[in-house]
Amino acid sequence: RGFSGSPVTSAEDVHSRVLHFLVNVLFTLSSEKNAGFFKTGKIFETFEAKLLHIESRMGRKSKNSATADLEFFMKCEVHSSDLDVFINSLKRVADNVCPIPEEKVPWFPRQMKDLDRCNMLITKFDPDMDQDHPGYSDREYRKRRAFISELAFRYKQGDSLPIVEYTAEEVSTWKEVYRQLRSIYPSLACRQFMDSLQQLEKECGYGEERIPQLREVSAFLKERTGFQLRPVAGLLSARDFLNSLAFRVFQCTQYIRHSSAPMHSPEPDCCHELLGHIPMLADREFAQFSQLYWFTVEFGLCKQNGTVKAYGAGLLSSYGELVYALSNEPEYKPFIPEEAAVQPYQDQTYQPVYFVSESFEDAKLKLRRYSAAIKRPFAVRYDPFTCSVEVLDQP
Ligand code: NLE
Ligand code: FE
Repeated sequence: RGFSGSPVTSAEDVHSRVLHFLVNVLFTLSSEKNAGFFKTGKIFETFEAKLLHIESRMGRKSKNSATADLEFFMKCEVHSSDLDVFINSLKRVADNVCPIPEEKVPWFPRQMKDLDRCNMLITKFDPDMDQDHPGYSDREYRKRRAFISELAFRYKQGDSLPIVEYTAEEVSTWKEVYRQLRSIYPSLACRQFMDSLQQLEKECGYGEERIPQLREVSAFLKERTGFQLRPVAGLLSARDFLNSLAFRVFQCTQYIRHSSAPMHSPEPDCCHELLGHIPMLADREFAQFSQLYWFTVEFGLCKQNGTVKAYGAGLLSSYGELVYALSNEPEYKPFIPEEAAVQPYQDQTYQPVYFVSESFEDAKLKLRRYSAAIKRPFAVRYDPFTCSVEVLDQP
């Protein structure tokens, strides 16, 4: 079968002038040929195919799992000149090998209700999957997490936000996080954060005694900056997270971190959302530029009256990292979107590098210039009346 994939160019390609193709490939391994999986792996190795994604499921015709054929879906990057040979080699060890060309423009939401489909989770930090997660061996914690996740999975755009009745233990974790962070905010957090936090304390029930509900916080934000919240079950893929930001919808987790590790969590939780993100999203100017988010929205620093202050949510919700980020240990770089966009990030523990903006205004200008230069096959416009994205000139 003839095949065409879509070419990808990365920074590396530019240097080595090698063209790679993104390939999605489906194939089946029958239960008798169990060694097939390892043979497939060998082929990937030989062709230096970079595996980007892998899924497997029981073959559709199989009746019981012991003798089932397995169907695989893999996404990989292959050197363009090797593509046909690569596919033919796979055909020798697997059945029904079916390459699927990568869609040129992946699906994206056009309307707010399409966000119901933007729920691809990164399960890397899930307490059910990750042995290093502080909740991994705590069955009660995992059960509670599953219950709260279920509320998010069932949520549809437009529903009222679920209320979680937090337990005494959860409230006591919140209390500790709140109290510790509250004591260092005045000296380490930026002015905009402090202003919003004080408002939230006055008008939205923020304080150490109770965990604020997303429903009340969402109403507060909607009035101030037009942002609204929706519940999410865990760490979202960058694509889905950004998809929802385009509609000024911010996806928030509702579970809380494990009580054994209150000072830093590798994954988002309600402390991270409520303390890290919400106060910043309540600031009108900041709300304008919530897009290039890892080294700004999550881990950004800015200069204020000659000192460096934190505005990134990943810092503002972690006592440990907030103190570390503003010590002289990490490296600081000036905020340049082109560099921040390709800076690899540390997702298990503290960042080794932070980007410091001259001011929000300066960061916003740089970011606008950067995003205006991103190549797109067509232009889009957001219609605020219908909350939908219009594609202006389809290819
Ligand atoms: N490290 C943050 C915290 O402890 O709240 C969470 C970061 C999520 C990106
Ligand atoms: Fe976050």
